[in-house]
Amino acid sequence: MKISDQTLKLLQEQIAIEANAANYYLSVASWCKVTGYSGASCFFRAHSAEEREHMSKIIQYLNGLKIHAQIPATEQPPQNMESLEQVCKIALDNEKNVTQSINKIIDTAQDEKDHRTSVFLEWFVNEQINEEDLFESIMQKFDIIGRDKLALHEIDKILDKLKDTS
Ligand code: OFO
Repeated sequence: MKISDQTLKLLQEQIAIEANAANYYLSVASWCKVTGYSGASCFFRAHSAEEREHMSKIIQYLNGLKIHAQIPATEQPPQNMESLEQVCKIALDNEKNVTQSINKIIDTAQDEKDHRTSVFLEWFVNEQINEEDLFESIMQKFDIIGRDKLALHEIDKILDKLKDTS
């Protein structure tokens, strides 16, 4: 085995975390669409696809080590969405949790002198920096532009543009 049982366990858990993130964003996209936020819906749908890519990256990494990655069951995402601001805040909190879980795997891999896994995870470190910056900047928009109907319409348009950069 080229990686330890502990690192493998954490990577398996990370696959589930990415899958749950993909589901959350898809659920948000669905809510946004029927609530009138078409731009935000596109943004979150694109984001969901990205999370599936992250999941797939880890699966392929394990497969490259001749390990049969397990595909986890996913949790049902929260259904009670209240506002565009709330779903973006949950997204930011989720991304912060993802950053912590990636850091934990790197710490474990480094303790075990598993340089291969550390190097593999560098891409995720950079991705998480971008993701946290992105959702922090979106949260700022609510303070700067506002929360009334016109402001939310404006933020929806901004999210539509951001779908290609995320
Ligand atoms: Fe894959 O957690 Fe967001 O990016």
